Amino acid sequence: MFRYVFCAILALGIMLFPVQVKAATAITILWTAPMDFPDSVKCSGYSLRVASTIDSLNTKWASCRIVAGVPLPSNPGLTDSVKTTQLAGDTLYYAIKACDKKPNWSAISAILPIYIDDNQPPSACGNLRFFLR
Ligand SMILES: [Ca+2]
Repeated sequence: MFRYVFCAILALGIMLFPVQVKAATAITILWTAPMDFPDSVKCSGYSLRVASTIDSLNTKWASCRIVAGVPLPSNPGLTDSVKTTQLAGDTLYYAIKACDKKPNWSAISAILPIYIDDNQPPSACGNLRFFLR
């Protein structure tokens, strides 16, 4: 009896908590460095954030995940970039803000949606066998 209950709980647990492993794809995000006013100098920092919805970036900026590895701003007009990873099969939305030395933060940039196609097939079936009835 105990054995059947244990097996039922184990089977139910497997059904309720499927494990999904996705591959991460390397991506590079680029943007143009802005200018700080009134001194017309380069900015002092960036905050690049990522979320699973556009609404999160627009209304919950502070709670969106910060993308690590963002460089210090280049001179205005030059291109800055960061390499990061994203899981295949997901659409994520990225946006960036720049700050001056005070820091005063800029408005949010355009929101960049990135979809990485899941083009990896499953592994081959294993242990193919037969039995006689
Ligand atoms: Ca300023």
